[in-house]
Amino acid sequence: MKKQWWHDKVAYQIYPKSFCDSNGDGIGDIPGIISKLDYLKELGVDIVWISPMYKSPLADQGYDISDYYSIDPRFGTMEDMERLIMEAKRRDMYILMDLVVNHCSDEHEWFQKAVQDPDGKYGNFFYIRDRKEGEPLPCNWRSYFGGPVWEPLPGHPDKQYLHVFHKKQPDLNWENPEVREEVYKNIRWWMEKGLGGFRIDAIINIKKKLPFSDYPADRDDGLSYIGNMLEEAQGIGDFLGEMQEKAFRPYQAFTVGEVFNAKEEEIKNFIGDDGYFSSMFDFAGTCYGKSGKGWYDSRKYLTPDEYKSCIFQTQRKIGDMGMISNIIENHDEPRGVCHYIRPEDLCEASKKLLAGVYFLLKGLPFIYQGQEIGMENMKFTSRDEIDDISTLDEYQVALDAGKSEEEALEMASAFSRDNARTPMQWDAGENAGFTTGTPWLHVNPNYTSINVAAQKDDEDSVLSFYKKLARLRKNPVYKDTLVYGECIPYLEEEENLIAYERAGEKRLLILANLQKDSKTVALPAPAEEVLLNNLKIVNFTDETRQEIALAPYQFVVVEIL
Ligand code: TEU
Ligand code: CA
Repeated sequence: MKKQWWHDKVAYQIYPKSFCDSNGDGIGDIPGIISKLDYLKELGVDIVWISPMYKSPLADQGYDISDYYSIDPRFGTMEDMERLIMEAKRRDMYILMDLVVNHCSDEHEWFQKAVQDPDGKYGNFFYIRDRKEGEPLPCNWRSYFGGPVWEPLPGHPDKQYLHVFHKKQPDLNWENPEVREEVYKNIRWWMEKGLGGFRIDAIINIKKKLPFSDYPADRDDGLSYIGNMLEEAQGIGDFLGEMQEKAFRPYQAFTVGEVFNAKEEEIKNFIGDDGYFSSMFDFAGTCYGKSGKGWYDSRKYLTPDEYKSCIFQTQRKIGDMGMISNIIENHDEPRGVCHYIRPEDLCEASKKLLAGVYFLLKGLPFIYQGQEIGMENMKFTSRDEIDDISTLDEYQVALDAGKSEEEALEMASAFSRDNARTPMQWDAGENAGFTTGTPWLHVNPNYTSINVAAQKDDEDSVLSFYKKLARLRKNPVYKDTLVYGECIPYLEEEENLIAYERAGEKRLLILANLQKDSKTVALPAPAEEVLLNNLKIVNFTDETRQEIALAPYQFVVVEIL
């Protein structure tokens, strides 16, 4: 693998609406982010991906953009954005913005012009089809947010437009070269402002299998999961290769794709040395146990052995072909400590264990805001507490499937995107120090015990453990091994043990005992040095230091000979 500037970095995702509010309107903003750059630098962060802050009606919290060349006044001004980029650069940090180009907002001027003249230039910027009253829709795909992907074009009852997400997010027609050129122009415009690159939103959806056709209905609604079509769509590489060549490569942009369905044979094309993207996220754990019926029928959390199988499956699939980006959560997912740790195993030690297990895998570690202090899921007590459009859809799907309101709420608490969107918990003061106003979304009541202020000076806190992980990754003695060393699963069959070797210039063994009982583990070679431990002591069972009695929820990194 060709070495790249970003390979040895640590990345962080900010969901700006919930990160830090500087002006008391209850909404996080750019000046708030700038005020926390030193906090991120001290955490060990180099690359910061910020979810969308472009002008938007916020129908999907900013993933519905109405002007790609602007900053929404709720988040600040373009000058604020330029100052953020400059302040980050001063700290040797890089800013990534979110590239959301599978769709735009229905309030974007392109769509407004398409509504005015569906047969004109901008009509072809979207997928608009004739459909006479009573005729079937062009296809029976289900939107990611529920219901058909077709909506009547405003003012044209005999025309429909495609939206694979919300109806306020009309899909852009990537078959139209004018659309693609507009996207590439915008990317170059932002790169000229000094961005480090982009996270690429929902990009697997830009290539549709045309002409539109039905797939077997997989629910009583008569619709079909859109993934069925995506499996058959061919040629996305033509678009992605063109974007890489015309927009990203000229700026050596760092790009990380939100790619859920890359086939093994496609990995090299996606993230190889000359791939469409620099990296893409590992969603194996995210997708594990998801049911086609909906969240209500999906696995609320994984066992240690299920999580282990996910991370090793990806590590084996990627190998040395490229650099994957490792996560345990993001703004679309439940909090990782509530999804990858069984409820009965959730504690400070297991939170640090999970942090170590994913962070030291081969790949670029992304920390999602609040993950570094072990933030947890919300407990919804009523439907009215739910903000997220995806959760509201899944709540109804659960009720339609015959679940009680209580069961539907429990499902929402386990999967809702709101879990990751409650305000960042800075301290135990009002609104967790996020805002002096009324937060746009309720603060998790556990902020009084889980917050930055309570952890930043505590050597044994989750926050301090993340700092130690980042320091170990950057330690000149071990950096090359942790960045480029092979990841070799160890004692994979051992129940509740997640263990792997990172083999490069050095040999590092990562051992994680994710259970309430102790577990004695033989090492493949004598332990030279204990590099990291989430507990106070490491109990070698003999003086040869070739066997460890791991305590419950113990995580250790040892250098072996
Ligand atoms: O998500 C893309 C995606 O695949 C969604 O189906 C996601 O898995 C779903 O929202 C989970 O409930 C991206 C963004 O990350 C998401 O926040 C946006 O809502 C979506 O695209 C549309 O832009
Ligand atoms: Ca604000």
